Amino acid sequence: MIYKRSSALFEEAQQFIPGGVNSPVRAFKAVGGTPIFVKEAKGAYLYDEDGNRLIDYIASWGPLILGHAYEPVINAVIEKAKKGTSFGMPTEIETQLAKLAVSMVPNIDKIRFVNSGTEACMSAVRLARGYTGKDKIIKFAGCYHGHSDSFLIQAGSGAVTFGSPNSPGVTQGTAKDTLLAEYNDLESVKALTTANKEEIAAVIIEPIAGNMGCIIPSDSFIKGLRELCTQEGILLIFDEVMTGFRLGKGGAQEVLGIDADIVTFGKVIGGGLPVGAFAARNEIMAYLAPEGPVYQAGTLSGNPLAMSAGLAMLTELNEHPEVFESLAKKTEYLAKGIEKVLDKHGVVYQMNRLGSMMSVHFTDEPVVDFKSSVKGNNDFFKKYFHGMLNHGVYLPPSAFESYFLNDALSYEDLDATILALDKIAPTLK
Ligand code: KE4
Repeated sequence: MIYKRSSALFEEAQQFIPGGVNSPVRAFKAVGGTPIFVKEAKGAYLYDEDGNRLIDYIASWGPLILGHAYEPVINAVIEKAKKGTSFGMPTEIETQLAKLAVSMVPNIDKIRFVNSGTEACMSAVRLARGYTGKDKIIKFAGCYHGHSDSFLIQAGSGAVTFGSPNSPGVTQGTAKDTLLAEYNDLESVKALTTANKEEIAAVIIEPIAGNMGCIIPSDSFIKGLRELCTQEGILLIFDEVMTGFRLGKGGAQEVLGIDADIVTFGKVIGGGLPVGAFAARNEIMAYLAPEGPVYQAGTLSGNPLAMSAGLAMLTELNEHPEVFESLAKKTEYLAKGIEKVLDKHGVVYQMNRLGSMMSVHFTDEPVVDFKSSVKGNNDFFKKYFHGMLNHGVYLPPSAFESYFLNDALSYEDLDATILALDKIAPTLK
């Protein structure tokens, strides 16, 4: 693959944008090489600035679950744009999307739209603190809830990729209110609730983690966490920015059978435009301004253009829930094909997956938390990433990410992906 134009564009971008990107995970720092500049995309394929066609397993880090430039979404945005893009005044389409989201997701009565997953998680924590009158929160090492100060403590995704899970710029004053537990380790949570009795407002968790690679909670852990939060009067926040409207209509709450107190959304809910959201039952949402005292606001929150993309996307998923099963089957087919090839070549790996989320880890130890996730062989991962890229397959450029399949992927695309791996697997030694 030739990346002449991407290289030239990257050179120029770095003169005007820090690191040449507007989000660090796009910079290929974890895998080396030059980030790929995309010209356009359609269905399961990216077309880069050098004319290469790439099979896409990122889907813009999750949102494009039905594939790129999905007609009903594109048409909705075009029609809406002709009538104006944002008014700073209430519009009917915000209520239409709110009603639809509330009808699809269990345990929520009201939802507030914002502009990103970070904003959704940041606002959910403020709401939990306002509702409970307590200051501290518990997060899990390796989980990523966006780049708000309270979350950049042992954070996953790009934060761990660049070795700054605890970012400079986050004050001690902020960090002291974020307590750190270990994923899949209920005792580590109990130790914190015992040591900080009556001081903890909320536990925030990725119910299926995607920012340490994909990690599934054990049944006992996630059930125990729910029971502990109930018993201690702590709100359980499910960060469903990745899992919401991806694992099923009802997301991780439905798949795991666990009721959260507050749920956050992003990615799919915006259909590829900037939308985040947080939702809860009435008694909690009543604390949010202008109804209640907890302040939260946004110039472009609920703007009609983004709402039109989100409404078109969620309408498709609500009317065609068979998409979720189709995606799970494609993910299983791909994962089993990858396992078969890696076994054939004697490569040591772990495969984690649930629904249309999956990740491959080059380690002989099961990947169940942050510690076991960072033990993966990153040199192998770099060879894997670039080898696949050279065969026209675009995977997440970091071992600390989940793959996001989209339903435009055909079984021919999956076979081509498996074949590409068969060609490069001998290098993974
Ligand atoms: P955004 O602010 O990036 O919309 O959402 C933050 C966020 C919150 N919660 C979870 C579980 C998330 O995965 C994310 C963002 N995910 C990353 C990918 N791991 C976004 C990619 C990026 O940072 O550019």
